[in-house]
Amino acid sequence: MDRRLFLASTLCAGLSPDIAWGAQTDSPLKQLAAAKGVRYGTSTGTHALFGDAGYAAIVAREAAMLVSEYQGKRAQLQPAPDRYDFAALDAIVAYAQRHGMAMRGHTLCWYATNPPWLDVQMKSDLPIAAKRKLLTDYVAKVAGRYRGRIAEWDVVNEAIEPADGWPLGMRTRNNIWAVLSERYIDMAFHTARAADPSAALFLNEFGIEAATSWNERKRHALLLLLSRLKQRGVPIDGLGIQAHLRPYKDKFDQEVFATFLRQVTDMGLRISITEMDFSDRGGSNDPRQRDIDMAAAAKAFLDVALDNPATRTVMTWGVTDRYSWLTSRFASDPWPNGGVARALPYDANLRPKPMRTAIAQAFLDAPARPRWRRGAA
Ligand code: 9MR
Repeated sequence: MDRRLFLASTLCAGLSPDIAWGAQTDSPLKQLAAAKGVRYGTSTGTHALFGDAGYAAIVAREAAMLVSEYQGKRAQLQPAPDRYDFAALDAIVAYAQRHGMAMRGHTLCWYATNPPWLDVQMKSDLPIAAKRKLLTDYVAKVAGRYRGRIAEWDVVNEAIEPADGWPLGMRTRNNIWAVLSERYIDMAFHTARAADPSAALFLNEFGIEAATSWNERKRHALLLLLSRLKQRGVPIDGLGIQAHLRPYKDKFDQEVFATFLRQVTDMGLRISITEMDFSDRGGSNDPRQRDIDMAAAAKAFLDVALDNPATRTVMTWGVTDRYSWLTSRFASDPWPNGGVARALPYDANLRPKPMRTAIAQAFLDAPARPRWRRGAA
């Protein structure tokens, strides 16, 4: 076990991050990451970015990259077959450009968050060629519109679901699979590459980080899929690892995750951590203790992720607990003490938490890597 992995396990054993970690952690996260050739960023939305000045100040200080959390999905961008609405995504992309930030695009093809009309047409008796065009025309239009301005595209999101029962573990219970089977992935990547040759193209997945049997099944299926894609010459550059972790529920094992990353990068793929957050459900009733536990979990996770030189990007899914999908997800069963999820680097009052220090320290401890060419936008 190397020094950093050892440090992380010491922290998991209960050492307070505030005591163990140094003063340099106050520097902006984007700066600490960039010093190692890594981009740090966050997901965002127009409501917070343009309506909450305190929030926007944190984003401007900390982030070198943005991704639209919900306004880049097909239901938003193409509400009707002949109507596109790019206003919100355009505004986020323009904000990123004004602030010298890069963009991730999320997501060109997902079984979820599609406009209802698309499902109707996919289930209709249209010829297969027309249904295929429903996918490729959209990918070409959206990737083409932002050509040269999106560093990394999540071309296909969440393609694996062993529970669907398909022998190879693919997610099959959806319209796009029903029409095109696995080739939908090939089509989406080829079309994206043609529409924006400078963007790095990713398959993005969740549930592949922890040492649980469900995560193990997903990792296995995903590695098989990645090798099939490589064999077929599909233009994929990297794996997006969402990293929605649940430290009190799912055991995380550094060696297991490090081995998985090596298997992915041995295929010549790069890694982006795309949606990192730490759900503090199931822990102590004391929010300060939960904050320390989530900080230790973040350090243990990032130490492994950043130890692999192919990890170029670390995005958190939001930057403050003021805006976290987890709070709305558990709206009917809120956190102890009537609280919100404490899953992100800043609390709901926009104060930095131990998790912010942990992320900063992970960047400080990370080995440096050279800059990557594709995806420089
Ligand atoms: O956090 C996102 C939430 O605001 C949206 O309502 C939802 C549907 O668009 O998507 C959430 O983001 C998901 C992401 O797109 C894919 N991985 C899981 C994320 C959390 O559910």
